[in-house]
Amino acid sequence: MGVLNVTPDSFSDGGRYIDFGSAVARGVAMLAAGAAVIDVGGESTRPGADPVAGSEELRRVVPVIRELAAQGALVSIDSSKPEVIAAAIAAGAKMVNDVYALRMPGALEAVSSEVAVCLMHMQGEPRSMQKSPHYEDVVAEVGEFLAARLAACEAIGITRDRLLIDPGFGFGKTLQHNLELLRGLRQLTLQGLPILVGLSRKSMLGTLTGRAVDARLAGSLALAYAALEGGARMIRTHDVAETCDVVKVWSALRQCEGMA
Ligand code: 9MG
Repeated sequence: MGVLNVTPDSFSDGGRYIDFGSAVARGVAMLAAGAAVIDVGGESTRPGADPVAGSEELRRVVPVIRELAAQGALVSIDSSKPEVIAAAIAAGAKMVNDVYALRMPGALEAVSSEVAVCLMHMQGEPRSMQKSPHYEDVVAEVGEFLAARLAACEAIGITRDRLLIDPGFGFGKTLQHNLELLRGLRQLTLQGLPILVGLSRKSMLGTLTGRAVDARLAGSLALAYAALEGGARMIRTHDVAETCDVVKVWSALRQCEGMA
């Protein structure tokens, strides 16, 4: 899954794809590099980010989604607002990536029957989530939250075959929480749903390596490999070509294991 932030303030690529032409070109380039899905977002969810009005989010994302979908791309909408989710689906999005896991009033109802949904765990909200995250057992608590959101989806008719889950690395988590989640990822596969992870260039890599956001490729690829080993089946990334190489290497080794 390639990240396409049509925002002025995202932590890694904020401001680079804010106009229609550069956003579409970036989406097309990520498809050519091997992305299966383009995740289009119009509101930054980085720690400390200010909320954006729905009308502004719509203005940013809808034309880009319409154009990429018209070119045959499988587009995901990265949003939590019911009006944005509904408009994105009408414009051709086939997946909803919601960091609030459809908890906003009206969000469950906004998801129509033909789209997939990624339910992500977050403790708190982007503006304040990194102030003092706390868990007794992060892996168990994330698993319980995702199981409850899965039940809420099923209760409204969103069937399991359309769902993915995501532990939400960096969303209300310390470095230690993120590491424990990555080590314990396999436990989340017990939910029986595919796991999506977003680790690309995140601040945990800044802490671990001391590197600036645009120098975290090696760390991101190491985390992507670890996530695949832990059972992840979709990787959300800014660096599509390099991440596809990791997936190819991991797949080859896995097949080889199966033959032994
Ligand atoms: C929008 N967004 C930013 N980080 C993310 C992550 O880790 N997972 C998902 N699903 N979405 C994310």
